Formats: sequence, C-alpha cells, structure tokens
Amino acid sequence: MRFKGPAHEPTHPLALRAAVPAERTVDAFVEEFLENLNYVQGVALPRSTINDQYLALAMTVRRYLMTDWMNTARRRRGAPSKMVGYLSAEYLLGRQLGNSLLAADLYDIAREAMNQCGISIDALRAQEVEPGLGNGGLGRLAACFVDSLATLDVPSIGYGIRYEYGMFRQTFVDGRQVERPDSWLFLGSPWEFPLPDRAVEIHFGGHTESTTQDGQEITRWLPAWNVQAIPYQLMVPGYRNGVANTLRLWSARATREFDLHIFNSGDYEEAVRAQTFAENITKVLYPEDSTPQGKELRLQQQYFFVAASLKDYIEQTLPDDFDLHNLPDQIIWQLNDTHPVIAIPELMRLLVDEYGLPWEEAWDITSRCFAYTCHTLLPEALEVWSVDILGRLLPRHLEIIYRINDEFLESVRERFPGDEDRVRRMSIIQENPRAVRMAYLATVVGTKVNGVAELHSQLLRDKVLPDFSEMWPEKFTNVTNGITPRRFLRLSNGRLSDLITETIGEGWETDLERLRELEPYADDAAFRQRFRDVKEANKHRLRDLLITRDNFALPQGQMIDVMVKRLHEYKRQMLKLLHIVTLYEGLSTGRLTPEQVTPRTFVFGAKAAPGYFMAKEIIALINAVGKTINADDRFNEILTVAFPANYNVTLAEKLIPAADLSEQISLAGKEASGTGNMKFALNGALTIGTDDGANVEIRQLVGDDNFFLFGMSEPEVAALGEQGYVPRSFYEGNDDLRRAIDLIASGAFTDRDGSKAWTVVGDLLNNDRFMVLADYASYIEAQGRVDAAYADYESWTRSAILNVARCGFFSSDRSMHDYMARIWGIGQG
Ligand code: 26Q
Repeated sequence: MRFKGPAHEPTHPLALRAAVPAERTVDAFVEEFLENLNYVQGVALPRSTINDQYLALAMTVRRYLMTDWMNTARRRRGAPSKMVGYLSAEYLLGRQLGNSLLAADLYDIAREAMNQCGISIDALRAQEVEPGLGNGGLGRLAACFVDSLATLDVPSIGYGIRYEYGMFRQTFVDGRQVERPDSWLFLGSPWEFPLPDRAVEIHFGGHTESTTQDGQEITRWLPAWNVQAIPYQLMVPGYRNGVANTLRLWSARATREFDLHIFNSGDYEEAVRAQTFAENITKVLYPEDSTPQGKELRLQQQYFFVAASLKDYIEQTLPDDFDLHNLPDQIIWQLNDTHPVIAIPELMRLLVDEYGLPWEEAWDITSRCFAYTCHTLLPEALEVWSVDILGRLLPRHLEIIYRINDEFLESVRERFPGDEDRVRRMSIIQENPRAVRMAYLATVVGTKVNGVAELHSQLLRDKVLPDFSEMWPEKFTNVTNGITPRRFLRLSNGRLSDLITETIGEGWETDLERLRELEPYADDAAFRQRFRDVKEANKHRLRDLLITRDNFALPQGQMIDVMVKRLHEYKRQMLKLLHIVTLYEGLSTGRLTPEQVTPRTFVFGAKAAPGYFMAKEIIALINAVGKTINADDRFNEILTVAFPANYNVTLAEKLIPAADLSEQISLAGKEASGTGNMKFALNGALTIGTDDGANVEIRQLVGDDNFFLFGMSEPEVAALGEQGYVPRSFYEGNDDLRRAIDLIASGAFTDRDGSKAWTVVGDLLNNDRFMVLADYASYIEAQGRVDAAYADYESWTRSAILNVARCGFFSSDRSMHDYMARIWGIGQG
C-alpha cells in the first residue's frame, strides 16, 4: 500500500509556507538550543547533563539543516531525473555533530553560542558515540560517497541497515582482544527520523506454486513468515550548498501477526520468542571483513534490506501511474559488493510475479538497472550462498536465479560451442558444494562491473572474472576510490586546512585538485616551518587524546609511524612487527647503537574478526612486543609501541593528521584499493608501501621521490607462487630476519606462555600465505631510506607538502564524477 499524505489540501497560510530556517545568529542559535534543552530534553540548563546538552545541540543543528532537506526533496520531486540508489549493507558514518556543523557552516556560531551558555562545544562533540555501522573500508567508502553525492547535488538515496549494534567495541585483556557490544543507541540518537508508519512487509521461507492461466505459467510464492521493515532516515548534508540527501536505514520489527499471536497464544513465552526472532534480523552487524561464513541470518539481513529498499522506491518514490518499462531511465542501483546482490532476483520477482510482466520484459528492465562494484581479490572473500539455505529462505528467488543461469549458460554455449569446461567455470551455480556465486550473478546481470583502483580493476578482469571479461569486455571498468576531504581534511585537520586556505584561498574543499597550487610552497622555507608547526600541534592533540582515552603517554619528538586498518594476514601487520623486533633485537644486543636508530613511535590500530584465530594471535603478539619494549628503560627515548584499542572513525580523525609515516604494506595483488592510504597522504604523511591497490596511483601522482616503495610487484608475487614459495629459505638466508623470529619464538615477549608466539611464527615459517618473509629484506631496506630521509627534515617536509598538493585526485567527488560518466549515465547533478 502506498503511503497517503494528508486527506485534504491545507488552507491555513502557515501550512502552505515554505520552511523557514532559523536565523543564523548566535542569539537565535542560543534560543533554539535552550528551547530544545527545555522542551525536548525537558531539563533546565543548570540541571542538564553533558548528554542533555549534546542532544539539544544536535537537535538545534538538525533544525537548521531541515529546511535544506525538505527543499531538496521538493525540488527533486518537481523535476524528476534519473537517480542513483546506493545499496550497501554498511555505512561507517563516524560522528555526525562536527560534520553537520561544518556542512551547515554553523561552527563558529555554535561555538560562541555554547560559550555563552558556559558549555564547551568540544566536550559535547566528545559525547557523541559514532554510528559504527560498518566493518572498515567498504563501509567508510559508502559514507564518503553519500557525502560527495550530496555535495555534488546528485539525485540519490542511500539504502542500508540500521543495526542496533554496530561494529563491536574492542578492549584488550592481557593484550588479547575482547569484544564488547557497541550500544550506539543507548544515550539517544538525535540524527535519525523513524518513520514507523511507512513500514513495509518483508516475507521469508515457505514454498512456490505454479499454475497455468490462459496458457501462461504463473508462479506464486507462498511465504511462511514475515517481518516489518521500519525506515529510519538520516540527513546527508552537502557541503554548504543548501542540499541534503537521504540515507534510509531499515530496522526489523515483528509484524502485527506476531503481536496478535502473542495476544491469543496460550504459549506466551514461545510467542515472545518468535517476536525476538523477527527483530534479530537487524540486531547486529557481522564483524567480518573478508571471509563470509554463509550464515542464514546474514542472508536474512541482505534480503531484508534490499527487498525493503526496492519496494520503498517503487511504491513511494515512483508516481502511481509509472510504467515500469521505463524503470532503467529512472534509477540505477549501485551494488556495494555482493552483499545486496539478492536485489537482482527480487526485482525480477516483483516485475514478473507481482506486476505481471512477461519474463523477457522483466529481464530487459532488470538487466539495465544494476551495476556492481567488487571490493576484493581474495577468492575466499567472494560470497557464495548454499542452495540449501537460499532455497529454504527464498525459494522463489532460487528458481529465478536458476532460470537466469540457464539462459545465461545457453548464451555461453552459443558463443563457445562445445566448451563445456567454460560453461562449468562460468555457471552462477557452483557444484560441490552447490551454491550460488553472487559475484557471477552480479556480473551477468549488471550493466557494469567495476574495481576500486586501476590495478584492482585490471586483476579483476584478468584473474577473478577472466571468462566474463572475455565475453563482455565493455562491461568492465575502473573507478578508483576516494575519500571526502570535508571529513578527512577540513574537519579532522583544522590547522592544516586553515594554512591551506590562507595560502591558496577558499574553495579547495569542493575542488580538491586546487591543492596543486600548494606545490610551489614546498620550496618556501617559511611555509615549510608553518607546515611543521601544524604537524607538531596535531601530535600534541593526539598526545592529549591518548592520555585521557587510553592512559598512554605518547613520547615527544619521535617520528609517528602508523599502521591502522583491519587486522588481516594479507595486510601484513606481522611485517611491521618484524621491523620493530629487528630494531629492538639490534639495540638489545648492541649490534645497533642508539644513534643509528631514528626515534619512532609505532602506532597500531586494528580490530580482528572475532572468529579469525590468527588475527587475534597477531594482536596479542603486537601487544606483548609493545609491553616489553615500552617497559625497557634503556630504549625509552628510541622505541615506543602504541596500540590504542577500538580503532574507529573517531580515532582515525585524530591519528591521521598526526602521522609522519603511513604503512601500506599489503602483499601486492591483495589490497583492492585501500582508502586509509589516501587519507594519510592528503594529511601530509609519507607512505611506505608496496605496489598494491591505490598505492600505485598515489605513487604515480606524488612521484617516486616522495614515496617509499618496496617489495615484490604483483607479477613477481605470482611468479614466486608458481615456482613454489619456501618461506623457511628466507628465514635461513637472512640473519636479521632469523634473529627477529628466533627472539619472538623464544618467548621473550610473552611473559606467560612462549608457545603462544609459535602459532604465528610457525605459520610464517611453514606457510606464510602472504609472503611476509619474502618481502622482509626489501622492507627493512626501505625503512632505512625512511630514516635517511627523515634525518633531513627540511626535505622530508618538502615531500610531505608535495603529497598534500598532489593528492587532490583522491577526493570522493572525483570518484562520483567517474561513476556518473562511466557507470550511471548521469550527466551532472
Ligand atoms: C560478507 C558476508 C558476511 C559477513 C560479512 C561480509 C563482509 C563484510 C564487509 C565482507 C567484506 C566486508 C568489507 C570489505 C572491505 O572493507 N573491503 C575493502 O573495501 C575498500 C573500499 O573499496 C578497499 O579500499 C579495500 O581494499 C577493501 O579491502
């Protein structure tokens, strides 16, 4: 059923008036704030808590943005054009208050208003619990993209899941990761607008029945159970452009049938359990970032949110009399990895079963409505759903997938007669165990398939989907990832932003290539000094944070060398750790004198998937090494290891601007893109990195002199793999490496249990899937170049400035332009 507006046209003049924004003055702001505090929070200022004040401030900012939001929606309704539906199971948004103030250009007014109320705006910002509705890069990318879409005024809507618990909160107990629930909604959630009366019903399970009517086969799905999807809306403000887009996140609630059931049932407890079952669907984000476990609840989440989104769009956004044959002119659904790919058979089902279109017409429509972004190269990260689970949960969708596959394989046979091997390779249905390959489904149906960096897109074509790129070369394209300069420069690095604005003027935040104008200043000694002062101040800010947040005293005057990202073997945190242990071993035995070692603080931030054993072992080992090194008074001035727990967007915003060195050291050919790498470079850290993901493009742009490249290239990795990689030979052939590994294996860092260290070490020596040992020598050599470069701090600063000046390409605004031109067929918003 379509949502109905008011029953009759309003006549009161105020009801017809366009929304009027509050006045943009300190007085008006204070008034609005106190109003919210008194009448929404229900407290008087003198008795209010910080949380009351935070909520009231959020309401106040929201009020200012509200008019932009309503005007944007109205304007778009008045001039409908093709829009983007971004489907993502994750949005790693980060805190909203600062960004909203920035977007609305209300920061100064708000600060002064709070001052006049005797309140520190920084304390209120610190009160916000970030919505951590994502695992890592993919979720943060979605958040950067919606920011850019709003800033570019592209007609678009983001759809996703309102997890009640987002990414877990990480704590360390004896150096080992312990996960705690992330109750981000507990203290109130002022940024979302629940719309319970716009709920849509989503069905699951049951079976299908086919009948013939007028010679036509009609299939009906008779589902067994259903849940309601409640939309929660978030505003996505553009940067100072009067635009606000919508992010619509779905929350599961038991349907009325469940309620009735509870009411009538003799077995009350069982009935309540059934309700809890339904509401479990959006309870928690799966904290995995590469190895999907094929859990049924995860499939429920995926179907739940895409089915709700498609229905919402068709029933609420399209006009009543819309001819669905024209759907491809109205919307393009961008699939953020395979997580929303079940939307494809869902659209077919809607068109064929619900709207009665012939299969061929439905196929013609559906095959023009989707585009697919792949974010991985690891074979184990490609999602497959067992036919058992899929058939049980979504029997009609499984039938549709089979038919799509039959017709597709027919076309393969036509094109490559007799090549049954190829047919087997390309089948959407995998045999043994029987499962649906979601990436293949997306590739077959999507208009476009893109990778997320040049190298990744090339490997996607050549190695992951070679048969498909041979069949449809024109389907494949690249869009290199980007990051929003609003959050990751303007908001997180106010000092550098002010220096930039003072130097090249305003406007670079929405035209990031303008940072090129900074290039000449790399040779200006006075500018370099100011640039260094900024870095130094950011280090102080980080020091203050880590004291209060983690009770960790960051030493002064050391190079800050940062590796922050999810913990995964392919990202090679172990390579970083071997470097640290090598330095420590050398100093301890006297083979290295303190003068030979550049004083460094090594900062790690990383969460491990709770079920990823080796990743958790590595975390424990990093903490053990850190504990030993930090406790060794001989080297306090030289080596420090910091591993603040619970790395998230909020911590990233403080860490990245303080970094000197960015560690991007994945095995070549494994990191699809990386986006942290871009954030560091844009904030004036130099990168030590392999030729992998977007590192390749960063290095091309900043120049070889301003980037520390090391390690095997992707073809070299492939060659070594083919020839048979023997990690132990590298151990035996390199004295430093052997000493570092032996020291770890001796139990020197694990006070209780030396054998524990052996899980990691044993794997490195006997398996080392990601060739840590093979790249060790090259990495140590490159770190030597880092030390040498850092010793000449003037020239280091010059390189850092050139990194900032040459990374404008990595604005997510540019990524959005590329999607519009190469994938969406949208001129410009
Ligand atoms: C899938 C099924 C079941 C449960 C969880 C998942 C799942 C969830 C998240 C699988 C993967 C992810 C996240 C992947 C991710 O973040 N990939 C990163 O995407 C970035 C943006 O494109 C890239 O920069 C990184 O290189 C890539 O690793």
